[in-house]
Amino acid sequence: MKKTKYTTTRDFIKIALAYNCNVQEIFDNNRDKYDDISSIRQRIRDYRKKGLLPLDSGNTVSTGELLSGTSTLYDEDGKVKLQWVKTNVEASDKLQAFKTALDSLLIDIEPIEPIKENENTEDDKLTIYTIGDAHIGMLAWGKESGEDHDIAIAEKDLITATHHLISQSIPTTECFIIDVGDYFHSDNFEGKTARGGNILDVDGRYPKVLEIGLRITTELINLALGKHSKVRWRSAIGNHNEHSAIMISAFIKAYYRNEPRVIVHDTPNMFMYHIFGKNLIGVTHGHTAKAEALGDIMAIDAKEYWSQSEYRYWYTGHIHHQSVKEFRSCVVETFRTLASKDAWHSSSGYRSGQSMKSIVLHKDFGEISRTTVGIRQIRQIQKEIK
Ligand SMILES: [Mn+2]
Repeated sequence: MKKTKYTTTRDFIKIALAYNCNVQEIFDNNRDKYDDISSIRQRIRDYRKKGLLPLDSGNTVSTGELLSGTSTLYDEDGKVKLQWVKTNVEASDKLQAFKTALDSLLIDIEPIEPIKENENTEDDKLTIYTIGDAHIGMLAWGKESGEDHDIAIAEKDLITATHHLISQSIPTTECFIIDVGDYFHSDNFEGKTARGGNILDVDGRYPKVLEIGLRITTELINLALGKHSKVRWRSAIGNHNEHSAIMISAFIKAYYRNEPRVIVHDTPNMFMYHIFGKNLIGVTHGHTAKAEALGDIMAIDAKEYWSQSEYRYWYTGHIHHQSVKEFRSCVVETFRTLASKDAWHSSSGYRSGQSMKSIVLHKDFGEISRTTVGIRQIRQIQKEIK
């Protein structure tokens, strides 16, 4: 009969300490509990890595350090003479850098002040503000790729464009800010994409990019809260920001936790759906599925909404140019980005324009209007404000 019963972490640590982590002694004296010596050995190894049990030398791994191994020198009686503790310094450094970034966010970002709600709103329409691949943190040198770009330019342009589109918009009760993915240009300290590992032209240290990028989300949402009663946000998961896309949603949710007028659509799924009247909206970055497949994906994923909807729209990014393609069951649209081209895109021949759009959907009639602001108009507005 199998004797092994689960021992809680606390009980196991007590037993292990009583026998100085000697695996053989633990086993010999607890035959009623364990019938397998290897599971005891494994558990001790795991707890040592977490710093819950001391190493042979009596040292423990402290919080923030990651144990990558130990080498131990024993004397002729089998007692520990010396032990070298190897920690994973690179991983510990990364952890520390994340902590520093988060600490500076907490210092620099002012908590949200309640924003006065606009009372005269129209609830039969929804305004959508689309953020095409923002690539915040991308660096471009005008001489090399046509136009300069850095974090400061990205921030100024996104805010000017959003401010302009909001000022032009109907005061619909709800609005939906849709980041179609690649909000951040890189996804780690090495300035690379998470999966492809492509080396990117980045402006500034990763924590700085995160700090400014997240600050921009609050600036855009606050602008929208001045016009609309409810602000929805979606950050699609892009190929450039698989990890940080998830963090954007977590950040906004935490930042606006006392503001019920902000709703974050934070599903970790590549495909996100929202129904407004007879409109079914799908959002995805576009790097994982072809446009012609999106109708079928929507029909299966959102089957309960499918029959209620008459107009089905996919809002996507990835290719950095505008296109609207109508299929039998849905319309798939891709958006331009406001960012200029990095050296790679420029030298690869990409020449699409830079603009941002808002779209108004009527609950019964589908899309009824749209507004565009292009980079030249944005520059003009910025000149006038100065
Ligand atoms: Mn992109």
